[in-house]
Order: sequence, then C-alpha cells, then structure tokens
Amino acid sequence: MSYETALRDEVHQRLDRIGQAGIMVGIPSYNNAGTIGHVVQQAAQGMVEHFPDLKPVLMNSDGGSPDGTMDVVRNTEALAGVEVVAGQYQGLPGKGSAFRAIFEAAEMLGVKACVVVDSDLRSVTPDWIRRLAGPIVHEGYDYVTPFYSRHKYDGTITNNIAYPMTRALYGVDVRQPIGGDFGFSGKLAKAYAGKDVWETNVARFGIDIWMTTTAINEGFRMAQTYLGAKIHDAKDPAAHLGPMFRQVVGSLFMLMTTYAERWQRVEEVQQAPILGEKLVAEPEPVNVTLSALIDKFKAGFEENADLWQQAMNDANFDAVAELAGLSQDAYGFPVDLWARVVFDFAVAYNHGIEGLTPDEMLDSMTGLYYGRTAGFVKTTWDMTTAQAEEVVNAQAKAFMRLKPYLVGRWNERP
Ligand SMILES: Nc1nc2c(ncn2[C@@H]2O[C@H](COP(=O)(O)OP(=O)(O)OP(=O)(O)O)[C@@H](O)[C@H]2O)c(=O)[nH]1
Ligand SMILES: [Mg+2]
Repeated sequence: MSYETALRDEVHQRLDRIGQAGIMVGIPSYNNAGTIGHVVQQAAQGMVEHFPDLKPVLMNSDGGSPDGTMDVVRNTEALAGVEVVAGQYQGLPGKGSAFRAIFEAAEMLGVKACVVVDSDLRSVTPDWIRRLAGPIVHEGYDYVTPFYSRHKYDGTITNNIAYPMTRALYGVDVRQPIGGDFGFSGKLAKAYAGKDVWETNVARFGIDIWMTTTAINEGFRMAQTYLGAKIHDAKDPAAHLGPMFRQVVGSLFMLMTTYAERWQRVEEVQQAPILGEKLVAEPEPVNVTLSALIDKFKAGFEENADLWQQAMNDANFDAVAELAGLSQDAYGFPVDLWARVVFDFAVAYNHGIEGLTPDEMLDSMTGLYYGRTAGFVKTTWDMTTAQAEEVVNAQAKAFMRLKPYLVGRWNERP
C-alpha cells in the first residue's frame, strides 16, 4: 500500500493547530526510550538559546516503538516555549519514512530551517543546533552535513563506500554524507517532500545518502559543520550492518541512474566548506572483530562465487578469489581492487544480470564489503584515528583515479 503522506491525521491536525514556526528539530526514533529524553532536552534548549527570534517546534517521528519512546518525549521537562509533537508516521517502516513526515511538517509550518538528529545520540548539545541551523538561518545555505571526529572503526559504510563514491561520482568532498545529523532549509524540505521515492530503500536507511545526493545534484548550496565527536549506540560492523548496507548502497546505486548524465561529466573534486570553530574531541572506540570479518568474507565467497563472477570483470574476480584463500596473517584487500569491485557492482545493479534481482546482488555484495572492511581494519590496526583518516582519503582518491573504468563499463551495454 502506498501513502500520499507520511503524516497521520492526528499529527496533521496537531501541526495545523500550531500553524506556523520558524525552526524545527526532527528526531526519528524506534525503541529509543533510554536515550531520546536527553536528545529532546538538548535540541529544545538549542533552539531557544540560539534562535530566540524563531518560533521553535520539536517533532519526534516514531515508528510505533513498543518501549514508550513517544511517552518519554511528551514527558521530558525543560521545554518552555517549545511546541512538542510526538507522533507515529505512516508508510514503509524505516528511518526514511520518519524523515518524510518531518519534511512534510517542515513544509506545513513554513520553517526557515530544520535540523534532524538521531535519537540514540549521547554527544548532542544545544551548540549542535546552532552549528547545524546557523548556516541556513544566517548564511543562505540549504544543506549542512555533520563533520565529526569518529573513531576509525565507526562509520565503515561511510568510509568505504558512501564517502568515496559521492566524492568521485559527483565531485563534492563531503566527509559524512550519511552522518544522520543534518540541517536543511525550508525550501529543501519542500523539495524532498515532493519526491516520489517512498516505496524504495530511501524510506529506510537509504534516506541519508539520498538527501545528500539530491542536494548536490539539484543545485542546493551546501556546507559541512564541525560537531566534535558523535557518540551513539554504535554497531560492530561484523555483527549488525547487513541490512543497513543493502539499503544505503541500493539507494546510492539507484541514484546513479537518476543522475547518470551529471556524474559522467565530473572530473574535479571540490570540498564543501567546513564552517564554524573546530571542535577537538576524542571519539569512543568501536570494537571490531577482524577474524569475524574475514570469516564472513570467506563465507560470502563460498556462497556467492558464481554470482560474483557474473557481476565482476574476470581480472577483478580472480583477484578476489585469491584473497579468499589467504590466512589472516597474509590477508589484505587492496584499495584499487575495492574501487573496481564497487564499480562492477554499480554497473551490474543498474544494468541488470539475468535471473538476479537487485536485492540479491546487494545481498551478495555484503560479503565483499566485509572483506574490504577487514582489509581496512588490518591496514589501520596500529594507526591513530588521524592516520586512518589518511587511508580513507587515499581510498577516495583511488575511486576518482579509477573513474574512467566505471564510465567505460557503464557505457558498454550488452
Ligand atoms: N522512525 C524510525 N526511526 C528509525 C528506524 N530505524 C532507525 N531509526 C532512527 O534513525 C536513527 C539512526 O538509526 P541508528 O540505528 O542509530 O543508525 P546509525 O547511527 O545511522 O548507524 P550506525 O552508525 O551503524 O550505528 C535513530 O534515531 C533511530 O532511532 C525506524 O524503523 N523507524
Ligand atoms: Mg546511531
């Protein structure tokens, strides 16, 4: 069933009664009763303290949490002057649908700026709201992405795919394209709300990459903003990231068809300006299990070798097959090979492989992502976060350097 709107009647009526607002913070949630109270307090305080001239609204867009998340929001104190809306969205279950309701609400209220922050954040402060909304309210930007200090093993989908692909495809260096905490203008919220993507992975964890890619390609002014450390309920990449990988990468690949004319012409990279005073912060360590990652890669090879062979060119497949035979000591996953593998799958996803659904392709690619993550972990094991950052940067450059390979394969349709 498809929905015309993500706003349920009761939420719509509540927004109608509020009428108009100047600034809004939207918080998506699903079972975050333990952490959302803090986020609500900080966000509300941030609006009141830093934007006293704008009428503030805080909206929690929940996925029907059985743990009482919305009650926590409604009962949180210290919100003098802030209108609080806690409601369930309708549509496909997922973070993207929750955001769709927030976009629609921002449009209805005619806000100048909207900020979204995750409900599992522990490092959010009122100052985050200033840093995310300030460039929109005062400097005419439409889209602001977070620039965090993250631990080297937090954000492995970002570092190994979302960041290098966004930079190489669209020529914009935006370090956290799927960071989850963003600021955007009312104008951009309206543009997002008007799109027809809510039956796709964009309704789930594809939302972040879609927001960033859309903002870049539809000419919205964008910037990054220093936020310090992102401390949240981070996940071990070996244990929890499979579905998120499919949804993010599926959306990223899908968008390559939408914007094919544009990315094929891009040869230069420009950094989106990083605004604000730098925040120095020590991120919390994220644990990874190297042996588990390598095992998952090898299991993926056992299970999907045929499919990998169909998706990849022969030389790439042979190189990957060789890696699957290595011991942990000898293991490594070269950056150039990884870039070509991602490009092979991007082409296979968009042009199709007979007898395979796009989701099956992404499922099988997860094993390769574990393989590259293991390679990254091995290379950076003894490195500081700053040194690991250089590895991420070099990898992004490799994607750009090898882009002609992608363009060539993209255009050799059967
Ligand atoms: N409404 C709603 N919100 C969701 C859903 N899934 C996730 N969210 C929210 O989206 C935000 C991000 O989700 P997380 O699970 O923290 O994911 P993440 O931090 O991007 O991912 P990691 O970096 O892997 O930890 C949180 O505020 C979640 O509560 C959902 O199905 N419905
Ligand atoms: Mg999180």
